[in-house]
Amino acid sequence: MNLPDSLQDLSWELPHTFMGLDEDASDFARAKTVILPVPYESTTSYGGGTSRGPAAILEASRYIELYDQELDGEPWETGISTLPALQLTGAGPEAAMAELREAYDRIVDAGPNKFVITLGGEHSISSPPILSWAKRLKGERMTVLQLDAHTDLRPEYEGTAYSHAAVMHQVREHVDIVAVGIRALTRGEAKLAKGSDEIRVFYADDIHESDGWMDEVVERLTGNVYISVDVDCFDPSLVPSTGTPEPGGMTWYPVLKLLRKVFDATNVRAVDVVELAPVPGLHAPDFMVAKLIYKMIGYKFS
Ligand SMILES: [Mn+2]
Repeated sequence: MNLPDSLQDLSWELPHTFMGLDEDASDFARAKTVILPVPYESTTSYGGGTSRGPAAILEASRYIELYDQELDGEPWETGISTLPALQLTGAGPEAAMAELREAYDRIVDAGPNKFVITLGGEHSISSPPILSWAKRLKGERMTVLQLDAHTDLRPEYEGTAYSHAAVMHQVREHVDIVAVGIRALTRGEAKLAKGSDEIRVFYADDIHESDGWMDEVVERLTGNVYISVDVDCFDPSLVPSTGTPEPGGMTWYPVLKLLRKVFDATNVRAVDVVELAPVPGLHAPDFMVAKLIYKMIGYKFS
């Protein structure tokens, strides 16, 4: 902390960084992970509040145990840098996404081997990071693993192609998509997915009874993977704090099991976690999402 030496040892609260890490553990230059908060919300269609998602995740993360019993390790030791929240222009979704793209490109340029975790905000914020990676990897194909209740494959929604409901349509020509946990989509989206070799959907009602599908997911993934977690992939009993809670969602352990397999088998380049709309007084979902992020950091570096 930037204080006189005589004040350093007072009983200050934990810093408002991911996990409450101090300056040393969250130093950008040495951290292997970078957290980028993007509290952007503009095209939300039903329940709002995703602009408060990043702050709620950071707050909850300060209470997570540093020791991960499953991994028998302390993943924070690899360093986790928390950037200030990015404030995107209010001049419309297209301008905001262009601004995010420029910021994301520059952040990855500043730390080319870092594991960047973007915190939304609404789901539209996934497309600039995905397109940034697709371009960066040039000829190498990348797969987006999308955990979500919705395919988000609409060509546009409410007049904009930059809507949360159109985010995967925006990127589908540049990446393969494997969508898991889907249970609400239009007839047009279902048809588009069915007719495309680049899109594979694992519907929630096909995967809730066993785990056999997980290896199929891993087989579909190319070497480079970008993971986009829309928290509405989870059952609303676990995460009611989201704009469009759909019944029949995934639960904690199957999601962890899938993610561990994916991190073990592929090169996960970056992650985003979107659509948490925190409900005041209901902190369990915020904590669960924060812990999910810590789990992914652990899987990446263990
Ligand atoms: Mn969704």
